Amino acid sequence: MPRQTARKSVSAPSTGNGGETHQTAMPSATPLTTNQGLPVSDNQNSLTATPRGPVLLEDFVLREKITHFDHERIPERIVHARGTGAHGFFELTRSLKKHTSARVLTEKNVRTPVFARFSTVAGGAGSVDTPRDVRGFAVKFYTSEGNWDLVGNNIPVFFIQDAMKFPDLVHAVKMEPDRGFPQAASAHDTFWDFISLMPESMHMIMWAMSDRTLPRSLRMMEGFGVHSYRLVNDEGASTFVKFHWRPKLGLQSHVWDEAVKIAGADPDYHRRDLWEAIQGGDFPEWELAVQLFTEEEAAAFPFDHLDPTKLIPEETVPLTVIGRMVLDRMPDNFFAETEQVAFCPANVVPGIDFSNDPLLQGRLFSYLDTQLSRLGSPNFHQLPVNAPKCPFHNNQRDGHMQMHIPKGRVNYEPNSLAPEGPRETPEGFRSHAERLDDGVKGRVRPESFADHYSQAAMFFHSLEAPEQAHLAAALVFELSKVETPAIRERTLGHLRGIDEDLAQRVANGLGIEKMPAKPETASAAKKQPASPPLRLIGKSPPMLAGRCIGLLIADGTDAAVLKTLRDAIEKAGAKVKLIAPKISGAKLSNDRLQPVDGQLAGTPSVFFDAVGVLLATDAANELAHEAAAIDFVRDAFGHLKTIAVDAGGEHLLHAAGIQPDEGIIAAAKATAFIPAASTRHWSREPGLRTLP
Ligand code: HDE
Repeated sequence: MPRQTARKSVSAPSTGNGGETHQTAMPSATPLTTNQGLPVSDNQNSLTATPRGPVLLEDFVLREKITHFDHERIPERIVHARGTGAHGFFELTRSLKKHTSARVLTEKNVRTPVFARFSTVAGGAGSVDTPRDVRGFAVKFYTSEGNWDLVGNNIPVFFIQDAMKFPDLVHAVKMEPDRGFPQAASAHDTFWDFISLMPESMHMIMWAMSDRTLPRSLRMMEGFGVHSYRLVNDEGASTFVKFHWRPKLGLQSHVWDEAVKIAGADPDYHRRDLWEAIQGGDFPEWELAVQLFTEEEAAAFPFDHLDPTKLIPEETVPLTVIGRMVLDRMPDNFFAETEQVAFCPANVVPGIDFSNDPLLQGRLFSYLDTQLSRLGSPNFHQLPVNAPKCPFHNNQRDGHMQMHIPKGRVNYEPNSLAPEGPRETPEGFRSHAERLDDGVKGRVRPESFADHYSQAAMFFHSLEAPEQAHLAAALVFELSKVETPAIRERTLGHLRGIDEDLAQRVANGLGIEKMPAKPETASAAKKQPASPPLRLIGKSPPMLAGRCIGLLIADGTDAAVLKTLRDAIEKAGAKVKLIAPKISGAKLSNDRLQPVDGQLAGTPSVFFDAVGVLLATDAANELAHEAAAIDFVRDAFGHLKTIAVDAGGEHLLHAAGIQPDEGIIAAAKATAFIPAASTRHWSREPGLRTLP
């Protein structure tokens, strides 16, 4: 007979198996209950017929727990599945009263609560944070007149002109359907096959291949509403508007090799960066700016503003800053808030209206529809993160997961039985009374949408030389992953339509000798003047605020040098993280044990904007034989970062084969390190890697 172990009975309050003493969990005054409120006496053991016998179907506690667990996931977003969000507020600093009746844009110094979610587009919910990809930039304003969602991206234009092509675009960029890879990457045949057959995507391709798709931090990227919207004032007059978010910390991007290495070292890099900043009280902030223009002004633009592959250069319509958004609180629960938040471009307030951009028009349908499938109920608007913070009432009733308990017998309108019930109001939303052109119904792409190359060229010509080189290198990288030569060649033909030199550089990088023909339509492209605000270099103020500097130390590091450097960096507004060979810390020259933030092998220099290497001679000799230390300095150098060194640090650089240049600074000269650390050393790059 098997030995009967003294298994705990379900009524026993403590944990334990087999009668052995277990470490019990921390005691708490809050009883654990089932979802029906029943206090649970044993959260460790299933109910069994005998101590070694079968589990009983009767165990409703187990069944409830497992059933709920089985249903924990909901369908991830079709696109933008990977993201992170935060709460905050929007504050208007300049009233747009002349242009709109929307209170959120007319009442100054009112704090409107917001929830913002940033995302990548192509990867699944569990993919990495730093692929080359467009970033979503979606903001829900909980205004006193209802929720307004500004659902934008970090790039001001889009791949396609008509919503009809969106499922094709997304199918092409996502994992190929037969093999299930590549995840979160556009560098594969189906994407470039589609793109090479869609010349309208060329402007967006220039942005997608630029460093804009490698943001250093979500806190350091711009956001754009992309489409033209309308503002409508009290008199019903309308002005077109484009929305722009501009980060207070300036714009900054990673270099490609750095982004690739971060993907391995910390797949949650952006999520963690936002978390650490907000939890540390370093609240990210953006200015909201608008471009306002009339129908008549738009008629004079050399492009159609309803075409979402076009932007309005700031030189044509300047930006007016109207407010600021501060994100100051992380969600309490990722799923309940960030995952369940449901954005929709159709969520507007009286005084904000749509344009006829055909991409926007398609989006007005798509988002509500996708939420019904993703959140599974027409009542998803009742979830706390989605519910308006102003009162809302209508006669919609019932449905899956109804959270409200409406009172009374009236659920229809008109009615005479509920005189206090909800009724339409003259202050409510009214569509702008737009006069439509005479025309014929049909599936027609307007002639004014036909130029696909002028603004692509304008963007490329607006970039600084290192940015142009990165863009060309990105094209070579992506097209080198494409297996079908005809796709590479077709893409090259389009590049000729944008810029012959760019096409030649990419052809050289791909080893293509015979240039394919240039598309005929490209000859109609009109040369546009460069627009400096489109570049990244120079859009980051020379400052360290919001940045993070990593200092590699070890036993024997000079305590005084460390203190001077650290104080100077912190004074400049950056965070310092200390890294040592052991997580227990390093015993400094003054014999004090210095706690550290990271262990060398798990804290590579890709996590930092600049680094310092402060080592005593013995430690430097030892680390010269340590791959993680060599990689630490080689990567920092290769990613064009400033490196502060003392004599030991210099020794390590020498062991890594690094020649000193203007970005290598003596650690004792903390004052020289600060300005140097606020920029990358672009001049170093041509000596390090082949740029097309
Ligand atoms: Fe989206 N998009 N999109 N999109 N989009 C979604 O809605 C769609 C487009 C954007 O953090 C989906 O809730 C269509 C442009 C962001 O939750 C879906 C078209 C821009 C987010 C959808 C576009 C965006 C989405 C998937 C072409 C920049 C994430 C999950 C007509 C202006 C919001 C969801 C978040 C999400 C449809 C094009 C931005 C399927 C049909 C252009 C930031 O409804």
